Amino acid sequence: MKKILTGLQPTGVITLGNYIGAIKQMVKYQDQYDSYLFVADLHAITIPQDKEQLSKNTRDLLALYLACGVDPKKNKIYIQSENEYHTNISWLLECNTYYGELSRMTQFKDKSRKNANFTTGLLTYPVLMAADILAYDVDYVPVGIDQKQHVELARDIAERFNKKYGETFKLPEALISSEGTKIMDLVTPDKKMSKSSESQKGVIRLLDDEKTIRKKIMGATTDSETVIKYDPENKPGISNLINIYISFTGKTIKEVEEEFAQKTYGEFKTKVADVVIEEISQIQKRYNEIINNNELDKILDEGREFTRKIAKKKYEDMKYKMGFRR
Ligand code: ATP
Ligand code: LTN
Repeated sequence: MKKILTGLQPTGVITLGNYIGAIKQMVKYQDQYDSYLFVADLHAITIPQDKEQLSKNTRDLLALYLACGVDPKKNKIYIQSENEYHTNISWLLECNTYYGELSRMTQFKDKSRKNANFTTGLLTYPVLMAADILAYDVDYVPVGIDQKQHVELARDIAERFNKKYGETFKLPEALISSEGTKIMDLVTPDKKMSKSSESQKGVIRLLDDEKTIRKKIMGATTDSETVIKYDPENKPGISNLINIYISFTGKTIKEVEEEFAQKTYGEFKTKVADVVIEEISQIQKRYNEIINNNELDKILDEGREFTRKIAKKKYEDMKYKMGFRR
């Protein structure tokens, strides 16, 4: 059976973008693939985090995974920092990765530009991500398009390591969902909807209440025309709402354009809000049941033990091949 793996950072309550770009995909594929889903808490600290908030966000994220339909029987669910082999593997990979490669990563360039006082963790972040993936000989990595470059780097690092030390890693491939590949901020639709966005207005979070969600969607930036047509370049706001709508309904762009051919932007937004609220309120109901349940800890303990064994084996194989022998 092919393997699939992804992780999300506990940097805040997840957004509609994370849900569509990563979690929905894991739910879709969990019957078909051997699935691994973790919380990338070590990645979160590449940007300063409040320690109370970090642990709360981690638990919330795990509860949301389950509430969104991730089945613990079909997925290994675990916390990255509870498996020390990820960082061990990462160091060995770092010494097989070039500074030039890391400094060219788009996300590094963006984030380091925003804060000149960044840590080296921000630079080496994609190597830890490569370790997360390569430790398990994963076939596919479902991510939003913004992470594609990092998965490609993981593949390059794996290829290089295999050539230098002998066949060690499977080469992973990013799996990008065709619908709503990148959900944009509702207020500034030229910017990705992001968990750690400064402004909340254009970001829908999975734990927002119904009223807030409706208000944000109704207030989404559109354009001065009246046609509901998919045209990301000239109509980024409307195209973003179409992406959201198709992700929740399974309809095609053409079907949506036909459905709203005679409708106003207001009517369209109301319908988008309806479908989003319907699905999110179900998720929130399940989240409230899960968050205080110790079932979650049992799932995490199992996930940790299972994944530690696999990652340890990979680490030891790497060490042996690199000459760490008595
Ligand atoms: P941060 O703002 O802290 O960088 P983020 O919102 O970008 O966080 P991540 O934790 O980095 O979220 O990403 C988790 C997953 O969600 C990744 O696979 C990422 O590609 C995907 N993702 C994030 N934002 C979006 C978006 N707007 N549209 C589609 N997918 C997204
Ligand atoms: N860098 C990713 C989170 C992440 C990840 C991974 C995703 C860490 N390790 C391994 C897929 C596979 C992000 O910021 N979304």
